[in-house]
Amino acid sequence: MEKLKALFKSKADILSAEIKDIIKDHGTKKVGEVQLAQIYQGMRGITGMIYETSLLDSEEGIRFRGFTIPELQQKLPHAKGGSEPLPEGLFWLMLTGEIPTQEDVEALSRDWAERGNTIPKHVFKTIDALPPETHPMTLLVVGIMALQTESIFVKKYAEGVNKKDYWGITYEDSMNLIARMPAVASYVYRHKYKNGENISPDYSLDWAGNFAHMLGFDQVSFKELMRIYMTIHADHEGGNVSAHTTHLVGSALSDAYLSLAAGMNGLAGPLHGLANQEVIKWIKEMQKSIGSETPTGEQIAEYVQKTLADGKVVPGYGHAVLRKTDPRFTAQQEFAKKHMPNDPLVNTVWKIYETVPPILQTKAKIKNPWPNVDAHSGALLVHYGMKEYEYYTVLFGVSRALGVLASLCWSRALGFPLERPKSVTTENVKAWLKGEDTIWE
Ligand code: HAX
Repeated sequence: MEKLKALFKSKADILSAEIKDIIKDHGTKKVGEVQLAQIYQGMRGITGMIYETSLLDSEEGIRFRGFTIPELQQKLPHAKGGSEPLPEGLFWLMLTGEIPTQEDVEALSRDWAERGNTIPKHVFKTIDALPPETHPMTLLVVGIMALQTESIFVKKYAEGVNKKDYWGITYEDSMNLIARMPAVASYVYRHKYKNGENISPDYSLDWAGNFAHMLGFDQVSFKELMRIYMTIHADHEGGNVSAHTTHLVGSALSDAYLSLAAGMNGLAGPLHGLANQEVIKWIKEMQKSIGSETPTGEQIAEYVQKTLADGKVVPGYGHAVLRKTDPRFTAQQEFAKKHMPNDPLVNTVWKIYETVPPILQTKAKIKNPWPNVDAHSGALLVHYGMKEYEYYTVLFGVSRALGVLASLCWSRALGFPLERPKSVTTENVKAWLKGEDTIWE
């Protein structure tokens, strides 16, 4: 068995035994109280699942297995000559809790290169069959679904596999799917925007470097951008829409392909991952409306007020959990300061950052006026010439596959059951308020 798989299994066996003891000794302990408003308002703040690969602090932001983004930039292995972390290293960390060596990460790059090389032709034909106006996220999900014919879990389950072995076949499906995501995603890009002129993979490159190459962006610093982009978007604990959906669908023993496709459909919503395309769209519309590529703070403020007055959200701002500037925004800002400090669009993103929070702060309802990950990413991509903003969420999706599939492996290895929370009707609530119904007590 390869090193990563064996290490994961040994860690999972230890944690599995610990969890059994925790449940046996403390299973009846209360972990919180649920208020009526929380049930009506998106279950905010209700702790309802275990998710091992990352944890979000509302003030500090995301930590992957205890490590912040700046720590990952320092500790995870880099590509030769590069300074950004390799996403292979993050995947290893999420799966094992250990920082891998350079050798480990290079072996994982080679493993994914081999697995990524075998995509059946029907996957591309299925994408080709859709009309040209199809959104890239739909094309990505259709590509993932077409790949599902390759699921090892499905074949073994039909043959009658022992449930103790679910973890291993989920691991294989997850590794194959992650390895193939860049080829499917770059096919979507070249198919939709570059007359179907595909670029052959260069498997001497790392996973993100090869993705950049297949997209058609061979600048050294674009490859570095893809490495940090694929790392910071990978995971954001378990309750966000894409992670929770993947987990929920996976809990029905749906295989990795079905589960990830479901999660990607959630990522494609404008309040979640689609916000990265919405940010650039909003900026372009603002520039057009103002008649300037470089609007002033006052002009931006006026446009923000108009957006709010029209009953729309300011995309890229706010978060369901975070209450400070997203460290993923800061990591991208740092990248921009290093590689493109004078780019006009990047400078506009920074001006928006100065202007928007004080305005949103005046709106009592908004709990977090600060930028999230999606406020910055588009401007970096435009700088390198990737201007097709409808495609941006696909990049997010390729990265998010790393976190949610590592977590799916953990859910299988820990034998997590079908997820099935209780729901009630407002009739029940009204009867309970009158003391006539005790359905949930
Ligand atoms: N602009 C205008 N209004 C906003 C706002 C924003 N950026 N953020 C929140 N609000 C509004 C909400 O719409 C809500 O209004 P209503 O009560 O009238 O419905 C009110 O403020 C309270 O919202 P909240 O409690 O602060 O935020 P939520 O947890 O409900 O929502 C969202 C969190 C991220 C969905 C929200 O901040 C938003 O819509 N932001 C803009 C879209 C965006 O950037 N999404 C990406 C988030 C990060 C992510 O998942 N990336 O993939």
